[in-house]
Amino acid sequence: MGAPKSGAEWWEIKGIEFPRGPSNGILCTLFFMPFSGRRPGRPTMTERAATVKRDTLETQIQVTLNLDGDGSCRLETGIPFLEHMLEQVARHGLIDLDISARGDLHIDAHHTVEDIGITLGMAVARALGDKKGIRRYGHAYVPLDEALARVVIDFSGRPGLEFAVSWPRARIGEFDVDLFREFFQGFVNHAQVTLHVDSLRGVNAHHVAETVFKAFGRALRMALEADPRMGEAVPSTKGSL
Ligand SMILES: [Mn+2]
Repeated sequence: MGAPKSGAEWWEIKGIEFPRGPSNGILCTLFFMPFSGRRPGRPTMTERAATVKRDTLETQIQVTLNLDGDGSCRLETGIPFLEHMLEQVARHGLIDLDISARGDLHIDAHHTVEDIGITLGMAVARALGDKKGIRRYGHAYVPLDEALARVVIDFSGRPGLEFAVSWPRARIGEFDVDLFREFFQGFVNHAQVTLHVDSLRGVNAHHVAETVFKAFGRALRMALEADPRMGEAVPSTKGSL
C-alpha cells in the first residue's frame, strides 16, 4: 500500500486482508482509509471516507464513498435502474459514491444487486468508524406524485430489516423488484443498522422505488450528520454502538 505523502493533509492508507470474509468462501479485501487531518470548515468531525473491495466468484465490486460529500457519483454496475436508485441515495444523502461492479448478469441481477448492498453497507460502516457525535437516528418521508415512502434508520450496531413494500408490478423495465429487499438486507447486515422501509402508497412501481431510495438517502443523511450538542459522545447510554 502507498505510504502517506507529504503535505498538510494526507490519507493514511492501510490495507487489511481477510482471507475469509463475512460470508463463507469469499475473498474480501478492505482498503480502509481513515483521514488523519482536519478539513477547514469541518472542525469537529474527521473526514469519513472509505473504499471497500469485495470479490467473490459471482461478483467483483468496489465501493468508494465519502459520507460528507456533495452527492456526486460515478456508477458502473451494468444495471441501469439500480444506478438510477443509487444516484438518489448519493444526491439526497449528500454522499459521494463511486461504485464499480461486475457480476454474473448472464444468470440474473440477483447476486450483483445483493452484493452491491453488502459492499455499500461495509463501506458505510468503515467510513463511519466509532459513531462519535452523530445523530444516530434518521427518518424521512418522501413523496413522488401519488407515491409516498417512509424510511427510518438507526445506526444501532445490530442488523434488522423491516421491509413493507408492495409492488404494483413485478418488473421495472428489466429490473426484478424482488431484488430491492435483497439490496437492503445486504446493506443492513453489513452496515449493522436497524432499517424500517415502508411504502405507504403508490400505483406506479418506478415511483414507489424512487420514493423508497430517496427516503433512504434522506434518512441516512440525518442519521450520519454531526449533532453539535452530542460533541464527541457516542449517542448511546451503553457508551458504544
Ligand atoms: Mn425516476
